Amino acid sequence: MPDFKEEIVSTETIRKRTIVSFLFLLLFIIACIVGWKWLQHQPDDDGALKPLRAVLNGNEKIFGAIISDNHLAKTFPLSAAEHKVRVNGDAGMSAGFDPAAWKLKVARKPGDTMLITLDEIKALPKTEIVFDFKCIEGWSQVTHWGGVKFSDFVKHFGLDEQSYMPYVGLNTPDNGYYVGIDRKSIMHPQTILCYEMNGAPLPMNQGAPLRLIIPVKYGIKHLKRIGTIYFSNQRPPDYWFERGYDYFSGL
Ligand SMILES: Nc1nc2c(c(=O)[nH]1)N[C@H]1C(S)=C(S)[C@@H](COP(=O)(O)O)O[C@H]1N2
Ligand SMILES: [Mo]
Repeated sequence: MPDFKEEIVSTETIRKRTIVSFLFLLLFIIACIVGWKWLQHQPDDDGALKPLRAVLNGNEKIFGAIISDNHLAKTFPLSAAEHKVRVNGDAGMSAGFDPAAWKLKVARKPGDTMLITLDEIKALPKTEIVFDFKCIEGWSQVTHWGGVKFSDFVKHFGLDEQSYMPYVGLNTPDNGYYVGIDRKSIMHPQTILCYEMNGAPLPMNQGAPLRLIIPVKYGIKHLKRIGTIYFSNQRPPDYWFERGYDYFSGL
């Protein structure tokens, strides 16, 4: 004999159980509708409904605690790199920009801005990385980039003191796109000021002459065509954060 107890259930009991089950289902549906309506009436918090923003802020705390210099994004062999690299987003890349006349502006302090040429940046040790570039829209590509580690850049240009500030902000020359990055992520050993893709000069639509490559974050933070870099005690304005995305956008 199998080892279970059989229960004799009357049709009446089955009927009752069915009714109770339906009542629970109904209650659940009502709770969902009420919850959804409630959510729709919540105030906006930087482009996201307040309770959703609270969830994003919670995620940020977790990711902010996990990130460290020992926590590296996965890298790939050169042979894995895609040659047809996707172009996504051109905010802040207005027409009439002349890369030949470009100089990087680095605000040491308010009112004290250094101008740095691409040649000066290229003279520093080059770092290359092949990693899986992930866009928040759901696509990803293994791609190959070259440039200067942000941490090397900071050391070379005597910005150590500034680099202890909790945030770095980057803007395009026309200020049409801008991101804010926490200190640990910008100083991470895989974060580079990038001037090469697939071993060749960065194409215009990929952010020439200089873009950010920050493998510990989603694509939205990899600002193309850097105009200005500054250091800040407050969270710098961030283009996609203002449109309801996660400020940290860590991976
Ligand atoms: N200046 C600028 N940088 C940008 C964007 C943009 O619209 N403008 N889009 C971002 C987004 S959403 C992604 S996914 C990556 C895409 O980089 P790619 O065009 O080199 O693929 O760039 C980021 N950097
Ligand atoms: Mo993206």
